Amino acid sequence: MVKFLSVGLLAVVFSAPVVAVDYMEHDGILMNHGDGHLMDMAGGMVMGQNADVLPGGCDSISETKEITVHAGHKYAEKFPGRMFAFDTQEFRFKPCTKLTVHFVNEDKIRHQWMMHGLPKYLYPKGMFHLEISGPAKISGTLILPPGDKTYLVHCDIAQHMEKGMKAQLKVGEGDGDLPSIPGVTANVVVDDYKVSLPELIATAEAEAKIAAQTPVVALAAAKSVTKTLPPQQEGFFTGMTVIGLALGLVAAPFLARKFKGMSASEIIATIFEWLALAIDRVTKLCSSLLKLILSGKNKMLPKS
Ligand SMILES: [Cu+2]
Repeated sequence: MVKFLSVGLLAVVFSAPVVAVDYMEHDGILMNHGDGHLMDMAGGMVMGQNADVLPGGCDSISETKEITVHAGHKYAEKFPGRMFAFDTQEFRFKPCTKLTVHFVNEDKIRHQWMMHGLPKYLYPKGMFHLEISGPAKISGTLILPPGDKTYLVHCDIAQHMEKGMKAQLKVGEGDGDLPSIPGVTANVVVDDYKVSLPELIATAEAEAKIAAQTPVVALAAAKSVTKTLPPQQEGFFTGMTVIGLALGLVAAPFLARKFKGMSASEIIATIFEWLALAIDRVTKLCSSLLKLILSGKNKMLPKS
């Protein structure tokens, strides 16, 4: 009996760590890069993190919510023709909700939970974005804007959204539904499994023939265009380049002395001062020349 119990105890002790390291936790190891951008060396990334700045139009945080979103191939199994999906396709929150998203990627590839259309003054590129190579978990927080609006949430890895990893997040009443949300709205491009394989092959072959002919036509057209064009001026050093280089060489030591110890803004300010001075001098020169010519004309007039 004691033997049996100790074997049982050993089994529990040794299996516990295996269960615990099911997926990697990234929340504690993220480095803050500023502007709500956090990342770690293991491929975890949070963008648009905002736990304390209220969006314009929010007087206070209306609610504090926490959700866990799972992502993976297995959640797409119930959607015919889809390959990836989140476990939830529609989220609803009150305006001005402080929302923490725990994103659990269950696939051994990279997935994202990317939200679009947020105010750009608060969220870079209008995005809040969690990204991780799985199996792993990553978390981030944002404060939702006021008003009724439907936001797109998707995975932006090539073809993952088209293959089903797409959802909508409604703030307040939302402002309609987005297309092609698995199980929620109809696909914009409906999959068609009725066409037979021989038909598909015939179409593909016809398209390949057209594609093979196109570059030849394009090449011929390009050749005829080059023939009609006048020969272009060649050579690396044009007259203007040489003049510019010479002026630069003469001016460089003077400028180096002048700008020594100045900050970038001071240098720019000095250059603008010089430009203003130069424009002023040229204007004065022009007006005095004009005066000279006009006065000369006036003197000439009585003679004729
Ligand atoms: Cu993905």
